[in-house]
Amino acid sequence: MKKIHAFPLLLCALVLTGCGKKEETTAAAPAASSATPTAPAAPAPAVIEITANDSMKFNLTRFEVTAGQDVKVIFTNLGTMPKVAMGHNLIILKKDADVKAYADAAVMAAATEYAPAAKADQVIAHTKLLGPKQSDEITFKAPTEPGEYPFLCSFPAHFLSGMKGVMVVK
Ligand SMILES: [Cu+2]
Repeated sequence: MKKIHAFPLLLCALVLTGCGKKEETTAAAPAASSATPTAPAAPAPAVIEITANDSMKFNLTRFEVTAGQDVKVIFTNLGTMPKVAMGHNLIILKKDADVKAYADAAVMAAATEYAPAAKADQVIAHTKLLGPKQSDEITFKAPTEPGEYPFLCSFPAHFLSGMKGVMVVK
């Protein structure tokens, strides 16, 4: 979008140069001042792509976001095994959450796709449980407190097999 927008502005500036320097500076001023306030207030959303596979691995175990930033996570199960045997989800927990305790509780929560209702207060955001070749998107605001926020796949035994990582808030 910005590149498309910049081209007509450049043309204007070239035309104005022919008319005189005074007009050029007055024309440039509003554009500069309108760009300034939006930059610090709303950093561009972070888009994070995470995949899982039949080997019980995430493609990444760490990603970084900025405090308060809008975050979109696109999560895809690249595997081919049936969901009942090799489903995957992505659950991002609060900073001080006990990940192991969450994973233990999840084993008993098949009815809610391994997202235990009793521990919902520990969760910042989570995807659906995905079968083969399925994808899900979640959007949320990054926490304002910097630190490391654990994430995991809560399908039985997947956390213990290494399906875990951290979201680093800077
Ligand atoms: Cu998994």
